[in-house]
Amino acid sequence: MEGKYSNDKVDTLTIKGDGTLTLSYDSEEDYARSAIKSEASNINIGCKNLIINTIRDGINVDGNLCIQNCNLKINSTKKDIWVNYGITIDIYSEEKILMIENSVININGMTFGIDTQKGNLTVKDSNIYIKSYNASGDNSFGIGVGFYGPTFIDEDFKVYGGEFTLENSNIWCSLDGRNGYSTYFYKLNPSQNLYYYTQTDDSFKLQSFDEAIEYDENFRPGVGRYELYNKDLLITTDKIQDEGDFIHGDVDQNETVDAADALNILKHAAKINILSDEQQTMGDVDQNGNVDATDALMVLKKAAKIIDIFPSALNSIFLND
Ligand SMILES: [Ca+2]
Ligand SMILES: [Ca+2]
Repeated sequence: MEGKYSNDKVDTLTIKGDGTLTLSYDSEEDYARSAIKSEASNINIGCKNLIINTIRDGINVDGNLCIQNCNLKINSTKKDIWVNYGITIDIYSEEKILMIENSVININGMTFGIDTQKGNLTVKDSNIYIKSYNASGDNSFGIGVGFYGPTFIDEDFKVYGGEFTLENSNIWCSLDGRNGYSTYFYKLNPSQNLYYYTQTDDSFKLQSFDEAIEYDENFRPGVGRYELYNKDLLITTDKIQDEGDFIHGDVDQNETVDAADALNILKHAAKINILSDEQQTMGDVDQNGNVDATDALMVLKKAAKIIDIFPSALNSIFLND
C-alpha cells in the first residue's frame, strides 16, 4: 500500500500486490467506518485477491476509483444492518469516475452493491455479481449510477453523473428479499449490442432493452431514469452461451435440451433409472445439489423457450472461488 502526499492531502492511494489481502471489520459501534476509506483524489486498487468482510461499507472514497486486475469479494457479515455499501463514492464528492477493469467482483449481502452517487461507472473486461439484501424493508439496489437532486440546499435539482458504460463484460444484479432496484442509471453507453436477461424463478429470459428496463419519468419529474424495480437483471456484451464442456440440462447428450431430458431427470428422481455422476452434473440445472422434479420443470421451460439460461450456466461465470 502506498500514498503520495501533496499539501498535506493524500493525492493518490494505491493498494496492489500479487497476493491476497483480507480486511475485516465487525464493530457495530462506529457507523462511519469502512474497510477502505480514502479522501485521495485517485484511488487505485489492484490486488490479485482482495477480500473484505464487514458490517459497514466495503470501499468508500471521495475521489476517482479504479479497480483493475482484481478478484474482489465484499461480504456483509451481518444481514440486518440498516444500510451498508459494497463500493461507493461519497455523496458530497463532485462527479467522479468509477472504473472497473479486468476484474471479477462479487458483492454479497450489502444493502447497496455499487453506488457511484454523482459519478459515472465504466466496466471493461469484467464479471460482476451482486446480491444485495434489503434489511430495512425500504430500499436496496445492486448498481446505482447517478444522482438526481441538489447536493446542498441552495443548489438546483439536476442529474449528476449517471453514465453507465459497458465493454466486454457480464453484470448480474440480484435482490435478496426484494423491494429494491437491481440496477438504475440515467444513460447507457454500449460499445456494442448488449443483451438483457431478467430473472424469474431462478432462471433467465432474454429480453429487449425496452422489455427488460423501465423508464420512469415520474420518479424524477422531467428527467426520468432507467431502472429495474424488484426484478433481477443480467446485462452482457455477448449472449450467454448455455454450454461449455457440456450443455446444461442435456442429460442424454444429444445436443438439444428437450422433454426427453426432463423425463430422464424425473426417472432419476423416482429412482427408476439413476443418472451417472456426469449426467447429474448436467441435470442439476438449478444447482441446488439435487437432481429432481424442479430441474425437470426448468428443462421443460427451456425446451419451451420460456427461459433462456439455467442458473448452473451462470455460476461458472460469476461465482468465483
Ligand atoms: Ca437432450
Ligand atoms: Ca437441482
